[in-house]
Amino acid sequence: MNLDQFQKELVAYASEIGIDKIGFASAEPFYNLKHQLIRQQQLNYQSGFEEPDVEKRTRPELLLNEAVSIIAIAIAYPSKMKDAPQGVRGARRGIFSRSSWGRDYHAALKERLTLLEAFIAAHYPEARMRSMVDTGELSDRAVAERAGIGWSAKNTNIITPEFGSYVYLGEMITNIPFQPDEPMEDQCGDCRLCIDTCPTGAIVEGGQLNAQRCISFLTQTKGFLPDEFRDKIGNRLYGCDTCQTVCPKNKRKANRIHPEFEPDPEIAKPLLEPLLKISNREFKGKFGYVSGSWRGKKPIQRNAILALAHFKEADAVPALIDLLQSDERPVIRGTAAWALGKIGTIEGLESLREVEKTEKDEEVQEEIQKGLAFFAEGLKG
Ligand code: B12
Ligand code: SF4
Ligand code: SF4
Repeated sequence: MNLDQFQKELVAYASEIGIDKIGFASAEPFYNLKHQLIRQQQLNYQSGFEEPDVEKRTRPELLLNEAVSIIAIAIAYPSKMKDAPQGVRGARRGIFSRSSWGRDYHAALKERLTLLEAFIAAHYPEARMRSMVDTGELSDRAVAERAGIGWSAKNTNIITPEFGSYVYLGEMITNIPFQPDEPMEDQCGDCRLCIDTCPTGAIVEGGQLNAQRCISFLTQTKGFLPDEFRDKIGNRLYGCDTCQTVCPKNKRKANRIHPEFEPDPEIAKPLLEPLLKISNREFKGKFGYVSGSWRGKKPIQRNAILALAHFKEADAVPALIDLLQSDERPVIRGTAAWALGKIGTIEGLESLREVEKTEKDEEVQEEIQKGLAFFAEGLKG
């Protein structure tokens, strides 16, 4: 069989196994990306979750000898939740970003890439392949951009005309000289809605992100959330979708294609208060299958406390006092102290005064003082 014919069969097979888009790119070094990555590092705009070795990130031949081409894949995920529960006073809810609504996409995409590898190996015994999704060295977006999956948009996401930006990306480096696809023209035009709507001004200029200011990143950190961002996080427990939900290219892209990515509303939009006391075992059992649980329960619990403060949820005060008095983790005690000040009930004030006398951790003491200061401000007002 000739290669052109095989490439067509591969595309047809990809669609059969639930790959929504496939594209082919050369495995030439990614020179532009290299400059962008170095610049991002110099500006301290990176999140720290990226592979630090810029050479590995931009030279596919370092990852697979004889690398000739890269196969890029995209799988769409839903943007609309059926029967989404509404939070009400006494039963407030948080939200996971759409990318973390269903089954963990790492497993779902790897499964498909493994099937593709087997398909290729059966036809090309001399094929050499290396697949990756998210945690690999390459920039999944730079590969997708080169392979014509979508354009690299101002909100930094790859946007596909078919599914908007609600797509997961993955790729396979191969030694097979597939015919490359053409990259797609930019379709953002003069629009700048994402830049203007981003709650923290994290999109510095079209296509460039200061990840240190991005709420998606901030929801995934394990320490105290810097004060500046505490009022901005809202009820987000993991990730942030604002620059995608405002994007006109995502209008009418419900993408309800793969049942495995359909959210369980009680997991994707969970009640906040039960999260405060959830055990490790229960957390793993309930949230372990979504990608948003990868940092463990602490960041989610810290964000749940901030969400309760955002709602000024007085009914949560006893649970927050309990955390302040007895949680082992300083980040949780301190964030609870801040939240009690923000919510502003008498019980909260009394508990802060009480704990102020005994708390030994310096950072928690600072948070207690911030909590108390909210009451002082309230009295002045
Ligand atoms: C680190 C990381 C993050 C960090 C930093 C994100 C960022 N924009 O750099 C944080 C935690 C903030 C993050 C958030 C999210 N992420 Co993320 N993340 C990654 C990861 C692991 C590496 C990204 C990276 O290297 N960033 C460094 C920048 C420089 O590289 P890049 O974004 O890949 O580069 C492209 C553009 O940014 C642009 N560019 C870069 N610099 C500049 C400068 C100028 C001037 C211009 C014009 C362009 C430009 O060019 C590149 C090619 O398109 C990738 C997986 C991977 N291995 O690639 C997933 C990945 C990018 N994330 C993904 C997703 C889904 C998200 C979220 C939507 C999740 C959410 N809902 O919260 C948000 C989106 C936030 C946003 N606006 O980017 C998807 C993207 C899917 C898509 N359609 O684009 C990926 C590919 C995971 C996957 N395999 O599906 N993420
Ligand atoms: S994910 Fe949220 S915080 Fe990050 S750039 Fe988009 S809108 Fe801004
Ligand atoms: S909101 Fe506008 S500028 Fe931003 S990514 Fe969408 S189309 Fe591009």
